[in-house]
Amino acid sequence: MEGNARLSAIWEASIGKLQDVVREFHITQDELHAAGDYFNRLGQSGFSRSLIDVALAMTSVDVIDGARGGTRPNLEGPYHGAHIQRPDGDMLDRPPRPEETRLTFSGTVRDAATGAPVRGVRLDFWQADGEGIYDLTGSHLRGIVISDDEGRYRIRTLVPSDYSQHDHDPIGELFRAMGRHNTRAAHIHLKASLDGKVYLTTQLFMPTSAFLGSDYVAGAVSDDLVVAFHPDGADERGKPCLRADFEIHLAGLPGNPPL
Ligand code: MBD
Ligand code: FE
Repeated sequence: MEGNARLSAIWEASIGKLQDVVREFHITQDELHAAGDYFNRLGQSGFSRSLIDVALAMTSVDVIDGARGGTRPNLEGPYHGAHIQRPDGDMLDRPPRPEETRLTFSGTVRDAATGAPVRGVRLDFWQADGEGIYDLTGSHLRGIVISDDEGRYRIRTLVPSDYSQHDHDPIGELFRAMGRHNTRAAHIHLKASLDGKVYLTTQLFMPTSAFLGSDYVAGAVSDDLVVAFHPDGADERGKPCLRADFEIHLAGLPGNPPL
């Protein structure tokens, strides 16, 4: 028979599970039509992919990528872009706003199998600003650094705020209707690659976020991905700065058998 057997099997299994839900909750035709209207609105908003991420992608990450060992992987999310090199590690394209705090983020990249530092790793960072907003047109708070001969990396950035950009779209509509918030705990995204192969995509969470225990992406936050802040002097404004260290452990590097 022609056609994609995997797709067909996934469709059957998914619909079977949803039919159970229809039975269990006595869902009416009117309610099903309301759901269809919701999906039409969601598609028009362009956020279908985000809602699928929120509901399902963490399960996929845990099952497929999380089984390899090393630093725990996490969602790529919707806002990765084509990034520029930041040879000096400075991620700011404009001065910090008054309420924004400078953060120096550094650490060592290690081979998860041997603990040895790994040089030449391409570390691609992106994050929201102090208002929880991603720069979607430029490269503010986005950029790439390369680990040095000791496997060290260092970026100079800002402490990101919690992300809550869905108040006025169908994602916010759904969560509001359920009486839930639609906020992500503040995080910095990271993608680590070597010789063109991606070994880790993850997110590092800020210890000061009030949403660590209730990130609307269920299962995204774990203690091992929450960094620790330390005081780090003051900047040109006299405003106190912070620093955080994070060791990045890459699994499955060439020369090592998979864990
Ligand atoms: C984000 O910033 C994000 O990282 C994910 C996974 C979902 C929504 C917004
Ligand atoms: Fe994000």
